[in-house]
Amino acid sequence: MNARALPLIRLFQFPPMFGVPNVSPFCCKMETWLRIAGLPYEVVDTPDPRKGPRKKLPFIEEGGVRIADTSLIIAHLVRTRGVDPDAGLTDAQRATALLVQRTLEEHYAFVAAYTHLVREEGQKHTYARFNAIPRFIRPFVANAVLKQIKALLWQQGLLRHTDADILESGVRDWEAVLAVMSDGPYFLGDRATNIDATVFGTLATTVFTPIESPIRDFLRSRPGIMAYAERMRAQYFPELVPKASAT
Ligand SMILES: N[C@@H](CCC(=O)N[C@@H](CS)C(=O)NCC(=O)O)C(=O)O
Repeated sequence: MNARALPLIRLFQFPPMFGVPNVSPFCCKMETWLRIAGLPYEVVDTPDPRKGPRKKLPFIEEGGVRIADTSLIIAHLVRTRGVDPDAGLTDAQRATALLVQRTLEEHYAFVAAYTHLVREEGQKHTYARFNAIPRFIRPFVANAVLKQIKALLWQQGLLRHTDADILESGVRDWEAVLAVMSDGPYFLGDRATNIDATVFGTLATTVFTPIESPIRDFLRSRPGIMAYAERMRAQYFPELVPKASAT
């Protein structure tokens, strides 16, 4: 297929904050994947997930058609754009990638929602930077988001645990992920694959934002994973590397 004939991919995601590609692990995953795949795209900032076909961010629009959910978007783009970062992986590597993805997206993402949007340390930083929302309605929006996240995390179950137990469970997620990570330079070896988008997307919002937590401390105390995070940022988002540490 002639790539030039294909419509431009428009990526709808939360507006940037904190100097990371996106504070949402899923939005950051999607943009990282597009860069790993080398596909041209255009970002559309939107603070409102309700605009998406699944009422979540990110989603993409291609020739007027909107597609939601990062895994489904990736599967669609692999099918239609002739790129597949996972080509050549063994069955065992694919299984490892899926287990890591499930750990980070189906458990740790809820822990991150808790640390970033529910804990006081997270509220202090995150709600103050809702810059896309007019200042005078920002406290109301922040309150509504807090209420919604608390309801979601209560239903999901996480919020029924103590703060210490939630944080401990997040550290355990990362201990497991680090235990199966290759020596690099990428998660599964010498080529960037789909799982790098998930891992970097989740990692960036934890280690490169000012929101302190024992999980962030744990990761920052591990030179291997910090070197990985910095390497991924330098390669795929060089414009976001702080000047003092630019190589
Ligand atoms: N499985 C989805 C998850 C996306 C997701 O949970 N997005 C969150 C932001 S990190 C969202 O839009 N939440 C808004 C809501 O639930 O109302 C994906 O991979 O895209």
